[in-house]
Amino acid sequence: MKFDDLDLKMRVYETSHDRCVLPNMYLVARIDGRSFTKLTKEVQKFKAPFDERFRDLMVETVKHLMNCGFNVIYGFTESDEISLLFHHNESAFSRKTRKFISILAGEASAKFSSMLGDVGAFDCRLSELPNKKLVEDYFRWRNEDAHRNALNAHCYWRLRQDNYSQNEATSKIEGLSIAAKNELLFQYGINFNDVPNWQKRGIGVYWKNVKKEGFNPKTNQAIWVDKRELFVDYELPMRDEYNQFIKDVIERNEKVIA
Ligand SMILES: Nc1nc2c(ncn2[C@@H]2O[C@H](COP(=O)(O)OP(=O)(O)OP(=O)(O)O)[C@@H](O)[C@H]2O)c(=O)[nH]1
Ligand SMILES: [Mg+2]
Repeated sequence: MKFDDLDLKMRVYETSHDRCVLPNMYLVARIDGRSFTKLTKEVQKFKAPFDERFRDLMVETVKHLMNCGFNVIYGFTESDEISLLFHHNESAFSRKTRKFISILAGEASAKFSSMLGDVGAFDCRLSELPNKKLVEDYFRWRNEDAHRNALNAHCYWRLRQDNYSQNEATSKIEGLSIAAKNELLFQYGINFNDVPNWQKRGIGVYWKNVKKEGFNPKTNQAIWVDKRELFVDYELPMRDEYNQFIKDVIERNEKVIA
C-alpha cells in the first residue's frame, strides 16, 4: 500500500472521536494534580495544611498556562487545582476538546515538574457553559470549595498536632456544622477569620493594562507603551461579590476581540 493511502486509512481511526466546542459556548478547563495527596504528604512533605512554596508553584503554573498559546482571560487556583476561563471567541485548534485537554494537562505537568525537580502530573477536564451566569456560578463553586476545604483542613491538621490519629481526626470533624468547626479552631486559639484570604478563597490571576517605559531608537526618545501584564490577586472577594467580579472580567474581555 502506498504511504498516502495508508495515511488516509489510518487517520480516520485517529480522529473519528474528535469533537469541537460549539461556537458561543463559554469554556472553562479544570486542571487537577494527580495523586497530590501522596506527593504533598509522602514524596515531598509540604507543610500542612498550607505551604507557601506549594502555593507559589501552583501560581507559576497558572501563569504558564495563561501564556501557552490559548487566550485565557482568567485563572484561578486553590489546593492542587487550576481553573481557566477562555475568551468567548477562543478559536485555538478549532476548539477541539482533545487539543485543550491534552495540551493543558501536558503543559501544567511539564511546568510544575520542572520547577519542583520531581514528577507532578495533572489531569484536565472541560466545562462547556451556555451562558455567563453559569460561568459566574462555576467560579463561585470553586471559591466556596476553597473555603470549605480550608476550614476542614485547618481543623484536621490542628487535631493531628494534638496527637489525634488520622481516623480520629477525620471522624471528629465529620458531621460538625460550620459553626462547630469554627468553635473547634477557636478552642485551639485560632480565629478562622484571621486565616489568610488566599487559603479561604483561592487565588485569581488576570491581565492588567500597564504603561511601560520603552525606547524609540529612531527618535532616540523614551516613550510610554501599553502592555498587558498578569496580576496575581491574593485577596479575592467572595459570594455575590465574587459573582460580580467574574462578570466584570468577562465583560471587560468581551470588549476586546480575540
Ligand atoms: N501539604 C499540603 N498539601 C496540600 C496543599 N495544597 C493541596 N494539598 C493537598 O493536595 C490534595 C488535593 O486533593 P485531591 O485532588 O482531592 O486528591 P489527589 O490525591 O490529588 O487525588 P486525585 O486528584 O483524584 O488524583 C489534598 O491531599 C491536599 O491536602 C498544601 O499547601 N500543603
Ligand atoms: Mg488532585
